[in-house]
Amino acid sequence: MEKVSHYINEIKRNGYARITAGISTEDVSALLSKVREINNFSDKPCDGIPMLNQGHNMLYNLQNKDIMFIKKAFNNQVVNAILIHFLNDPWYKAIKQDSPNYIMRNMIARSGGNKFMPLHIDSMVPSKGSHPWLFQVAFMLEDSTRENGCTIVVPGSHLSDRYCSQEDVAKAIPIESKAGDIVVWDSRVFHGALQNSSNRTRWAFTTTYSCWWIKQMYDFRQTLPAEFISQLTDVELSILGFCSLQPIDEHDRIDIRGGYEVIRKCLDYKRVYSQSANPMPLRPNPLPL
Ligand SMILES: O=C(O)CCC(=O)C(=O)O
Ligand SMILES: [Fe+2]
Repeated sequence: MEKVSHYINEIKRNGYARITAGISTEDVSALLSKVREINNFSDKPCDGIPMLNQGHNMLYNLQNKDIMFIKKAFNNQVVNAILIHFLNDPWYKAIKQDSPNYIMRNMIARSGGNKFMPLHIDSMVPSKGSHPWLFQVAFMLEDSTRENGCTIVVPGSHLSDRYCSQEDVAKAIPIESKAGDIVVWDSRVFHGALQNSSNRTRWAFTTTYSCWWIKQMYDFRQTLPAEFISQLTDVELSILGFCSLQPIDEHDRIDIRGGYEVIRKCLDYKRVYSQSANPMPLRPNPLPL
């Protein structure tokens, strides 16, 4: 494995990097069996699947399914160093700068499908600044080739300051990788995935991270299983966003950039709310339509 500075320079220049053998063989097989198990279990259907994901075999919201996903994703030293470099807010004072103040947005697994995944960006808006705000980290759980639908990327496009068009595919290159590799990309980079024209799966476990000030995909405060919370460290809970959640009101907290001491308070949401000096009832019922 190369030094962290090597991957940082690659990402600055190309918008992505591949870390060869970034995950142990044991972790790859544990994650892959869990992904397969979840895939075989028929869950409630997902609502509003985005156009990009239609026709692709995908699993969503994995941090709620098994604590192993959180533990394995958040404790890779090389990945953490890369994310601290790109996504830590240097003006965040309540957590030491050598620890994450970035947060997790989303955790999925994807095995692709028989359709090409169009070129896109996941950063919501393009920009060519030197402060990126969203990154994706894919743990490759199986070999990923042109035949089974590997990721494609347009090198350097993270600094193009525009949305991609499908004509940019002409400049895209495939990222073939082995099970155990990690592919990290700045979400501004133009990327997509080839169609899976083989009869093999191509599972990748992908976590999206962002700066602390970007909305997370789901409401982790209300949905993360309680038994997971008791097994997570302060650093893991902070990556889940529990140091920088919205305060309930001004009596709860003024500064949104909290340290580890606000984690328990954030989790005990109803108590904080009812102890507010100006308590407003939690809305008991959904709003009428
Ligand atoms: O699975 C891939 O190769 C790319 C998927 C992707 O673009 C994404 O998850 O945002
Ligand atoms: Fe994407």
